Amino acid sequence: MAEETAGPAAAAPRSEPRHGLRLLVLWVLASAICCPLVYIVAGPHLPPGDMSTSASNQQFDFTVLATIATPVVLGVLIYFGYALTYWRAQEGDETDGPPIQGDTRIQLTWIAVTSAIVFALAIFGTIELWTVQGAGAGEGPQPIWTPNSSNVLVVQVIGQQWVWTYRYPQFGAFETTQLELPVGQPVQFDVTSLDVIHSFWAYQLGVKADANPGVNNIAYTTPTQLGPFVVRCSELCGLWHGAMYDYGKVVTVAAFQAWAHQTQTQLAALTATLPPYSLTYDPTEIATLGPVLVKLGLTGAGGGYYNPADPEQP
Ligand SMILES: [Cu+2]
Repeated sequence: MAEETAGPAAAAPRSEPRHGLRLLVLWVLASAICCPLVYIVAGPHLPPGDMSTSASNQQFDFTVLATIATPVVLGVLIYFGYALTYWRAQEGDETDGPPIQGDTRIQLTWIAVTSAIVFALAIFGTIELWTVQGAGAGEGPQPIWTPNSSNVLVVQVIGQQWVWTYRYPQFGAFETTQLELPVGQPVQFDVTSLDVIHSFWAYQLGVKADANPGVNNIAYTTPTQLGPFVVRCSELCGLWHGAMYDYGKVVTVAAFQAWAHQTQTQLAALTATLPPYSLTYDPTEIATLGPVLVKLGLTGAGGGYYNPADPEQP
C-alpha cells in the first residue's frame, strides 16, 4: 500500500530486516543473562528466607518460579519495546495496519510452549507439595508427609480471639504465650482454635496452617537458624485480628531444654487447672475457665484465655 505513494527511490523494494530473528536473538540473549541472575542473585533474598527447612523449600520453589517467569516477562517487554521502536506509525499516517489472518506456526508454538510450561509446573508443584514437608502448611489431622525422625518436638498452637497460646505436651502440657523452639529438631505443630477460624503464620519458618475449632491441623518444620521469627494470624478473625501478632524464638537445644523445664515447673499450678491436653477443645468448656483462674490469681500468668463473660478481662 505504501509502495504506491513511494517515489522512485523505493522502486527497488526496501528489504525489511528479519524482525522475528532479531527478536529471537534479543530474547535469547536477555534470558541467558537474566535467568542466572534471578536464580543466583535474587533467589537467596526471596521470602520467606531460609530459617527452617520448610522456609528453604518455599524459597527454592519461588526461585524456580521466578526463573521460569523471567523469559516470559522479558519476551513481553522486548516485543513491546521493539514494536514501539520499529513499528511506530509515521506522523500523519491514518491507514490501518495489515490484517492478521492467523499463523499456524505461531499458534502451534504458542499451544506447545504454554502446555509444556503448565504441565511441567503441575508436576513440579505436586512433587513439592507431596514430598517436602507438606510445603510447611497444615496437612490436616492425617498428614501425607511425616518427618523421618523419632525425636519430634510437638507444639500445640491454640488460636483464640485474639492471642496465640502454645502447649508443650512433652513437658507436662504447660500452656504459654511464648513460642520457643530448638534449632535442628523437627517440630510438629498441632494447630487448633477455641473460637473462630484463625491461621497460624510463622513467617520466617515458612509455616502457615489454618487454626479451626474442633480440628487438629498438623504442620511440620525443622528450624535451621537461631533467632526471632514473626507470628501472625493470617485469617480475619474479628476486631483485634491485627493484634494477633507476636514473636517466636529459635534457640539452642540446651537453652530450649532449660526454658521448657523451668516453665513447666513455674506453670505447674496453672497447668493443673487447664483442661487435660487434647488435640481439640470444646469452647463451651473453656468459657468456664476464666473465673477459676481469677479465683486462683492466675490470670496473666501465661494462660491467656480470654473470657468474654469476665468483667476483669478487657
Ligand atoms: Cu486470628
